[in-house]
Amino acid sequence: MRDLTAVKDALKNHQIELPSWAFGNSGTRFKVFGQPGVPRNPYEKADDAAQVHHYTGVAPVMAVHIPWDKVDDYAALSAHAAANGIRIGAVNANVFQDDDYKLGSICNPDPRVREKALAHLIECVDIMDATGSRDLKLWFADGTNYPGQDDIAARQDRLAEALAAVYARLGDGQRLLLEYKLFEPAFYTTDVPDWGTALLHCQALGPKAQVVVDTGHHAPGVNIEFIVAMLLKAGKLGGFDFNSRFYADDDLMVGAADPFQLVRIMHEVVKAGALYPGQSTGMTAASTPTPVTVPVAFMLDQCHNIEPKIPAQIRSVMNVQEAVAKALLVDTDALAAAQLAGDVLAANAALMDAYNTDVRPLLAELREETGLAPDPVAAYLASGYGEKIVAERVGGTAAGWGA
Ligand code: LRH
Ligand code: MN
Repeated sequence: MRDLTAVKDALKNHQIELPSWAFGNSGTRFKVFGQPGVPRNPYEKADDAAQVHHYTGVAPVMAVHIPWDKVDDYAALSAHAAANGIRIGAVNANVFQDDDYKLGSICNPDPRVREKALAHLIECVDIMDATGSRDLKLWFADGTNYPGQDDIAARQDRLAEALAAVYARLGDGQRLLLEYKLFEPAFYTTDVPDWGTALLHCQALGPKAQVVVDTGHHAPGVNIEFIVAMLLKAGKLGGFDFNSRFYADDDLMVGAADPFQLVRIMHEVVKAGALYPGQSTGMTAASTPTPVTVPVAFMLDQCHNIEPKIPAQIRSVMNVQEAVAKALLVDTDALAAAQLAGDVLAANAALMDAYNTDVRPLLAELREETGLAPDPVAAYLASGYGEKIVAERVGGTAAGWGA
């Protein structure tokens, strides 16, 4: 078993990125249930994200989504975030909510529409220059609903052309993260439907392009940790959009639906030394894989349609911490020995023992050692912040997806 000091050090170094849109109203096509106290602008979203970092200590970054987080002065937004102890992270482009994009954005048969979409992607890089963000995150709703609607290969050419133009605009220290999704809103083809398609485009683009694995974007039964292991080996795992689901892209709290899957995923990350730059795998020299040099962004991408949003984000961060702690507790030498010996049961037991370890006392102790309350949710609820924002945030328009 790995020594607990090393485990605690790794947990202290691991950071989680929060989605600004999780603090706004969200829902399904059936209903968006508004909640009192919801932010009315990106500044208030940053205030709420700072609360999550304040109580967990490991979430100092908030991703933004454009135009949902459009402001006149992005440097001022960054300064406001910094004043609250966090920073602006990934800039998410949005070319899926304009009437012009009915038949697609950068894959649209109409060059005028493709130019419009590309201009937005480039504008997002301009915003990254202002916020000091490293990551441009690209998810495209582009696809078709009926066979024959458009030419599958021609759409891929249009996609590659636009991605190359964005890639060329990236500055030093900037990169693009391409996110795939099996379906929805398109229901026949999606132009970036799976990890293979995303990987092919990123390999064609170059070292500044990596793949994002959104845990809700696969067909039922897909082995996501296998995909993670392959992308890590290819040096192309740029990040995660963590959430969980029972059926489709449910965007529920990470770890809520399948906590064991999250541990299996984090086991691949920890084993590869990709938890944070310079993470030691704690394995003996012989079995240490080539260290991963591409930083992985651990982002949450969730919608709290019915539950209170800030405590839900705090709970989600804790779920990731618990999965990481369990992955760090895997006896990697015993596991490697059993695997090489073909001892199936012993190998499986090495992973199950870590998974079945109650890591909550370890995490509570770590929080106290770092000056935090042992139970972040209880501490937040006792703070009165939730009641304060309900009282203060009267008037104005609650933030949402604007869909
Ligand atoms: C698409 C997605 C993408 C975001 C959006 C909020 O389903 O996962 O990452 O842009 O959700
Ligand atoms: Mn996502």
